[in-house]
Amino acid sequence: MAILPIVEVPDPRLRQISQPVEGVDDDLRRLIDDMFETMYAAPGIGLAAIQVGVPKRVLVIDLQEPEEEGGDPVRDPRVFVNPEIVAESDNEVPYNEGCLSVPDQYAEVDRPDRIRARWLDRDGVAHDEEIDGLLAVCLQHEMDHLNGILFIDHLSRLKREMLLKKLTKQRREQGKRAA
Ligand code: GNR
Ligand code: NI
Repeated sequence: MAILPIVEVPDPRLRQISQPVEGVDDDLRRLIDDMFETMYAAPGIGLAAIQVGVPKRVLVIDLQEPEEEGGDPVRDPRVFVNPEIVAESDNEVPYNEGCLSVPDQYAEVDRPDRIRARWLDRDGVAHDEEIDGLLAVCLQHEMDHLNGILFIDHLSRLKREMLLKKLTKQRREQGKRAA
């Protein structure tokens, strides 16, 4: 297993459309294992393959709170290969989202609060389930990555530009501290 470097804005790879997985094999499972290790180390609650530079339609999620301290975290790893949304609720709810590819920036994004999705798991077994709560938020955020979309694309242009300016400023200040 390996922790892989995470691709950050404005890397053009984040704008690529990821390609469907042809078969769930050991090579794919190795990628999935590396994605989990990378996500847990970050830490984050989700990761799409393109965030480690691989343009395949695969994403991993574990909603276990990254900040949880003390005691062994109870892991609940979930794998979504070739996910599709087949239905979504008309009711949108806001959630304060962040993204490992837009480090340390957060903003409220509105999304349907409930979706029905289809996907394959790490054994290639098909699922078709209704999903709500934080899992629905995270799955939609990750599925956007497969289509080259970032959470900041859901904001007004003004909010997006302010957020990206803040990121540039924070990077500049971090650079100074490191020097
Ligand atoms: O770690 C993450 N947290 C998060 C919080 C709110 C909504 C979505 C997310 S996903 C994010 C990890 C990430 O960038 N996945 O693509
Ligand atoms: Ni993200």
